[in-house]
Amino acid sequence: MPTRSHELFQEALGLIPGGVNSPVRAFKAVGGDPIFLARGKGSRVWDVDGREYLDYVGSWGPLILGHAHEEVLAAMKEAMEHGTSFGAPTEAEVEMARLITRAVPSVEKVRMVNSGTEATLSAVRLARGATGRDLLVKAEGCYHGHVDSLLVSAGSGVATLGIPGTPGIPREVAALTLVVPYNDAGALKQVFDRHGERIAALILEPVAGNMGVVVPGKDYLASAREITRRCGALLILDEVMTGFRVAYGGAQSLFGIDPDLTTLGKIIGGGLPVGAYGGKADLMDRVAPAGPVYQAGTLSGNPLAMRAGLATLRLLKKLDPYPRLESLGRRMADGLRSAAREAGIPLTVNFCGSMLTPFFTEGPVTDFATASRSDTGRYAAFFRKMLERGIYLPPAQYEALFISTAHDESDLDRTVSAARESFRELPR
Ligand code: KE4
Repeated sequence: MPTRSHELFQEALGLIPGGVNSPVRAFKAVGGDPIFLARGKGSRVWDVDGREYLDYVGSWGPLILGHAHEEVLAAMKEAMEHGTSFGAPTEAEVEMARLITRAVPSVEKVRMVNSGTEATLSAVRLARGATGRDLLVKAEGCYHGHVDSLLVSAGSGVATLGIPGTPGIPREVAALTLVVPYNDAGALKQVFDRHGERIAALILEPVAGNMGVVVPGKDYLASAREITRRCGALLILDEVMTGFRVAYGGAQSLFGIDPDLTTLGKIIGGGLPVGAYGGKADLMDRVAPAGPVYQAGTLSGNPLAMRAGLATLRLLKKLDPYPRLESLGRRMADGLRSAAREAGIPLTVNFCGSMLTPFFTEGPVTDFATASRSDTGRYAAFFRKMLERGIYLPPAQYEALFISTAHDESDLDRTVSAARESFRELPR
C-alpha cells in the first residue's frame, strides 16, 4: 500500500524540479522518497500518513522555539488582522532594527531582506561597492546561499581563483572568488599577501554548519579579523545559521569578534521568510536610498514576518535558553559518542550549543577535507534506522541538526537509545 508521502512525491516529481522546493529535502543523500510533513508542534512533527517523529531538522534552523509556538502564532494572528504587507514602512520594522542592533554588537544599522541568500548577496555587493574592489574570499565547505559569487569551488591550490560550483555561473564571475580551507589562518595569510589589495571581503560562517558542524579553531576568527583589517578588506560573518542560535548576540558575541558586516536569517524570521544584513553605520549608509549601492525587496520587512521574528527574539531575550541548550547539546554529543564507542562505530560528534553533527569518521573534523572522510553511506543507513524509530534527523551527512527549547532531556535520552540500537545494526 503506497504511503501518501509516496503518492505526493510522485505527483510532485511531475510538477517541481526533483519534486522539492529545495534540494536537500529530496533525501538524495540518504536514499528513498522524502516524507511529506503535515504539521508540527513543539519538538514533534507528523507526516501526511500520520506518523509522529521527534524533529531535529527544525526547518534547518529557524525553529529554535520548536514548532507552532503559541506566542509566535499569536503574534502572527494579531498581525494578520491588520493586513500582511503594505510595501510601506511600518513600526514593526523599526522595532526589529532596534532589537537586532541592540543584540548584535557590531551591527549599528540593518536592512531586512527575505532570505539568507538575499542577505549574503547584498552584503557582498555592499562590500564591493564600499571598497571598490572585486575579489572575494570564502572558505571551502561554507555555504552562504545560492549566490553566483559564492557557489564557487576551490581552484587548484590555495591562492588560485575559483571555478564555477554549478553550471550557470560564468567563469569570469567565479574567477573573482578565492577559496581557502576553513580553519587555516596560514592559507588566509597566503591569499591576502598575494591578492590583498584587490580583495573586497572575506565571508565566513563563524561556526560552520554546512559541512556539518565545524567549530573555529583557537584564534582562527581573530586571525581572519586581523588579516582582513590589515589589507583594508571587509570581514563578513555569515550568521544566518548561528545568529541567535549559539548565543543571543550570535557567534561573534561568543568569540568576541567585531566584523564589518553580519548576515542573518532563519531564527530572526521565527519560521517566516526573513533575512537581514547589517554592520557599521558608515558602511550601511552606502546602501540605497542613503547611498549608491542598490538593493531592494517587495516584501522586505513585511509586518507579518516581523511580528513572527519579534515574538521569537523577545522570547529568546526573556528566556535566555542558551545555557540549557548548550547542556542539551553536550548531553546528546556525549550520548552519541559513548553509544558509537560501545558499538565499535567510528564517530566524531561536533557541536556548538544546540547545533550538532555526528560524522561517521574517526576525526577530528576541523574542515571540509576532514569532514569529507565521513562514511556517507553509513550516515544514510543510520538516518534510515533512526527514521524507522521515529527520529527525524537531517537527511544528509553534511548538515547540522538542531535542538530546540521544546526538546527535553527525555527526548534526547530516547534519541541516544535509538542511536545505540541503530549503531548496533549498521554494517561493519
Ligand atoms: P536561505 O537563502 O536558504 O534562507 O539561506 C542561505 C544560507 C546562508 N548562510 C548560511 C550559513 C546558511 O546555512 C544558509 C542556508 N542553510 C541551508 C541549510 N544547510 C538551508 C537549507 C536548504 O537549502 O534547504
